[in-house]
Amino acid sequence: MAEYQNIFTRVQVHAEPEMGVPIDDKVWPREGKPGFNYWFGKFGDAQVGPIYIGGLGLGAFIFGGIAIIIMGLNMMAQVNWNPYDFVVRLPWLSLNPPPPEYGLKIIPPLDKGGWWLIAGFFLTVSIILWWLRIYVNAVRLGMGTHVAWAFASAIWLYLVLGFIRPIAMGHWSEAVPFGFLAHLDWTNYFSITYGNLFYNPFHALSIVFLYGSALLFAMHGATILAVSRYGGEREIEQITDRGTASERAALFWRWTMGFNASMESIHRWAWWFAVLCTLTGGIGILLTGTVVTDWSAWAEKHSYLATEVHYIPGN
Ligand code: 07D
Repeated sequence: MAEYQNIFTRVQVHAEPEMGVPIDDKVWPREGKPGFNYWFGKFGDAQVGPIYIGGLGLGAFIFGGIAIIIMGLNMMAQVNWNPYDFVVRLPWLSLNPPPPEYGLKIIPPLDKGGWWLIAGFFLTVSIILWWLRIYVNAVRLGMGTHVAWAFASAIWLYLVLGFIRPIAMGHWSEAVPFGFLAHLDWTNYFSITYGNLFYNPFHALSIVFLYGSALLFAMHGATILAVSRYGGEREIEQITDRGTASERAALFWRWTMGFNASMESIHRWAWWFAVLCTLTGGIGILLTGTVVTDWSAWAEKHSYLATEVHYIPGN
């Protein structure tokens, strides 16, 4: 039975390429001749292409490309245009928002955050175009728009961090820099400045949903793989029948913990947990500095600050 305990996809279909349901291709056709790739088949569908680029996709790539080029050129300038230094020091390079004295000025000097604003503008347009692409593609395929709304939740957090909260605070300098370690330093500094983000209940909620999503995904993914010998991945046909992979999967959890999500509800659980991670996160960040300036003091006021240290690691 060891062949069922696998991580890689075991089944690869080789047939005539599947062109997909007919859609109105008059505006923009699907691109590329479809082919098959063994290694793609190991991770997902072996068929590669055709791809639908469309105006929104092309726009997203162009705007996103410009944003990344602006970030890259600024970082190149910071290492005197030395390509070796650029590669070696890339993790520490950063394109920063305007310093506090520029408030919410729309056109600060380019080297004083102006490039950050321009790059942020292009990146945001790119993300919004990508959201529209997801939405429109779902509608064209006759699907629900769940993926778009889940992505919107992530965009909400992104906009709170880089746009909405800085405006509420009156300074672009409140926003996140573009840079690998710089944005990590930013989160640490943000937490310290506002009295330890662990005491922000929305940060806590966001972590619950972050870890919760990972747990649910692991449980569901593992369950479906565990019943793949009964055709478990054909979830929908199996929902109503008896004796199916789905029923065994449900029974497994009912026997193990007394309760089971249904084949439908598990996907709603997963969707909501993922969406709530960034939704609650955005609320927590928006409240920080605007409504609450010190989360430790807030926790003390609401009687849940840890006033005693109960455990010191290593002692
Ligand atoms: C950010 C959604 C936006 C992204 C989008 C995609 C691009 C790609 C490409 C340039 C991720 C846009 C695409 C930009 C461009 C190129 C190449 C999703 C985003 C639309 N924390 N913390 C969270 C934990 C601490 C801090 C969330 C854990 C410290 C701050 C999450 C711990 C400090 C912020 C989380 C921990 C601190 C957060 C993020 C443990 C100091 C946030 C959720 C165990 C380090 C953010 C409310 C997410 C937030 C956030 C987890 C500790 C600071 C739950 C597990 C105490 C400032 N933290 N954190 O999905 O929402 O993000 O907070 O210690 O802003 Mg935290």
